[in-house]
Amino acid sequence: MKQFVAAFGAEPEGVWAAPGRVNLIGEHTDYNDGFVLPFALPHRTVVGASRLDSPRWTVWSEQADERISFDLSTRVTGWGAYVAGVVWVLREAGFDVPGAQLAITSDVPLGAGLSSSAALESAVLTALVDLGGLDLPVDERPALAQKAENEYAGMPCGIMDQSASIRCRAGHALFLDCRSLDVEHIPFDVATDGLAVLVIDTRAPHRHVTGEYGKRRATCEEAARLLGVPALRDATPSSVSSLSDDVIRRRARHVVTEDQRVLDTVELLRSGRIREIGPLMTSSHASMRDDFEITVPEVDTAVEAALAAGAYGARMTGGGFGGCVLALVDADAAPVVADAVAAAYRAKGFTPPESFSAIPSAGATRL
Ligand code: GAF
Repeated sequence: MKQFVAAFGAEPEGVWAAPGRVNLIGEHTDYNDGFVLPFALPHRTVVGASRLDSPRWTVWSEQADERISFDLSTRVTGWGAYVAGVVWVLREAGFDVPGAQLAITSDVPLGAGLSSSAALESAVLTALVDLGGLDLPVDERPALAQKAENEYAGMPCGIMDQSASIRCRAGHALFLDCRSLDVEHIPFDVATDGLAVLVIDTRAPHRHVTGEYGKRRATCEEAARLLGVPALRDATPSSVSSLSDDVIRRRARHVVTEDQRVLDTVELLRSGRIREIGPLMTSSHASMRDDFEITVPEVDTAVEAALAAGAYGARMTGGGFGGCVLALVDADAAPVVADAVAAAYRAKGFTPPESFSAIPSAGATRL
C-alpha cells in the first residue's frame, strides 16, 4: 500500500477496508430499537497496518495530510478520535490491542452523510482485531464501534452505520433488527431489473447536525417514557396518537410509521417488486420533512425535482440536515434525473449537487 510505504518506509503486514453506506429506508429508527435497511457503497476507507512492540499508535491520514501519535494516556480529538476511540473501546472490552502503525486513505466523501466516520472506525477495528488475533465475532463488532463513536468521539449515533460498514454483503441490502441485532441479507440487485439508485449529494452545509440529532434522540426517549414502553419500537400508531404534546407526537409518529415502512419495503423486495418500494421511499421523506423535521431546502428540492423527472421514489438518507438524497430510477433515466436536480438547484442558486449510481457492495474485509 503506497500510503503506508510513504509514511513508514516499508510494506504493511496487512491492508483492510470498510465501506461507507446509504440507507434505503428506516431513518432515526436504529436508536429506537427499530428496523433499518442500509447497503454498503463501493466507496471505502482503506487501512494498512503493522504491529509495534509497545502500546503506541502512529497514524497517517492521507485525507487529513497529518500524522498523529498516541498512547494509552492520550486524549485524541479530531479525526484521530475515530482511531483512538476504537483502541480505547477494544481495551475496555478486555482485549489486548497491539500497538501499531497505521496508514489511512479513503474515497468515502466526507461530511456527505455517507458514514465516513463509521467506515474509518470499522476499517481500523477490523485491522486491529486481525493484527492482534483478537477473538471478536463479526456480529459483535458494530456495537463496539458504535460505543467508540458515542463515548469517545461524542456523537450519540445508533448502531446502523457501523453495522452496515461491517456486516453488509455485495448485491444485498442489510435488514437489521436494531434490538436483537439479527440480520437478513435481502437481495437488492437493481441493475438486473433495469433500475438504479441514484445518490444525489446535495452538498448542503450541515447545520447543527450533532445538536439536533441529540435532541431528536432525547425526544424519542421521552415519548417512549410517556407511553410506558422500553422504546418506540414497542409503540403503535394509535398509542402514539394519545401523546398530547404536538412535537413529541409527531416525532414518535415518524418512528412508528418508518418502522412499518421498512417492514413493507422488505416484503416487497423479498417478492422482487423493486419498483413498488418507490412510494414508501417518498412517504418516508414526507415523514422526515413534516413530522421529524430533519430536512433542509436543498434536500426537499432534490426529492421534488427527482420525482418530477420520473423517479419511482426519492428520499433523504442518513441523519438529516443536509447530506444525500436517494432516487430509485430506471437506469437509463439516471442522467436525466440528475440533470433535472441540477437544473432545479441552479434555479434556486444552490451549490451544484453531485450524483452517482450506487452499487450495493461488501462490508469490511481484509484485502
Ligand atoms: C446517523 C446515525 F449515525 C445513525 O445511527 C442513524 O441514526 C442515522 O443517522 C439516521 O437514521 O447516520
